[in-house]
Amino acid sequence: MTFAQRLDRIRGLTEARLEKLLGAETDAQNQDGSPPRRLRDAIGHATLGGGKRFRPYLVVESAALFGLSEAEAIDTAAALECVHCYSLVHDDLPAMDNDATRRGLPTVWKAYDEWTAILAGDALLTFAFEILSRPEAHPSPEVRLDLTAGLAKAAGMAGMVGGQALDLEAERLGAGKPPALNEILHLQSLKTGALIRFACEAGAILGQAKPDERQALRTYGKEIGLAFQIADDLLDAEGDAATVGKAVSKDAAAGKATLVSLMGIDAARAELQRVEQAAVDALRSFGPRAEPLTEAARFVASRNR
Ligand code: GRG
Repeated sequence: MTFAQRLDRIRGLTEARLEKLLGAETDAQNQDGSPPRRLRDAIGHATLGGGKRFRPYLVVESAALFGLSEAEAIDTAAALECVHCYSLVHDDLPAMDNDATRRGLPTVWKAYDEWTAILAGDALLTFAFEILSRPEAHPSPEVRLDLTAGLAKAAGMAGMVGGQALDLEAERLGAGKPPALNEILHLQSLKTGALIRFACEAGAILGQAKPDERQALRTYGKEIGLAFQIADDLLDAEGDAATVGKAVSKDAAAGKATLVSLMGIDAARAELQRVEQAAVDALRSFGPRAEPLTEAARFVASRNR
């Protein structure tokens, strides 16, 4: 199978699992009561029918390194995707990035309204942990706890939320002084990097891997997360809105310092290549079995959407 076929396969599996999990939760027959229709529709809009499902790919393929089947990793992948979708819904809000388009569609607050978007995000964040608490995520309670703690840390104040706060502080409270390159690297490693690192580590947790194997996946995740961000900045600087599925040139128009604006396009491209290679090198000890992950590093570095 080529990388594109694998990604597409895991995209389909994730979509089907999310649909099932959300469907069961929102079923009118649900004993605990079903959520209001408007909220339910907004959650579907945020979660289903779009997205590359790149983080689920990382979970499933890193778990495969330790012999786990797709089915054994898919609930963890779906939980992580719920957190990712929540972050996009909240990031698009007028109080944050104020975006009207996401995944080629109106953002949730545009299609519904702000309060519905806030609540849909809240519901997705909490649902992620409900998914991880169930035996279907993994038969071992210790593994489920490890996954829960890892996702909470990656998503929370010392992870994605912290990175988002640093980004907004720099933009709004920075008194016209743009952050330096090392500050941007730090905030991005939290805002975008933390979830991607966790996606890779999650496979090692599910596979009850040895500490050095878990560390290798974290290192790979750190490099691929940075590659993802540089590629995202390059897309914003050079991409085309119709292909990317959201507005581009937003950073330049807002005069926002990014990795690309501080380094320049050529240096950012060179750094992207260096980081791609570092990601591949981190997995050397796994040999050819790691190919689906090394191909993911190449995909990130060359993506156009
Ligand atoms: C609201 C707490 C909170 C955090 C928001 C994720 C995030 C933090 C902001 C998104 C801003 C942004 C565009 C960051 C660049 C990297 C990124 C996360 C891009 C979107 O992820 P993809 O490309 O999206 O994987 P799809 O649609 O394919 O799932």
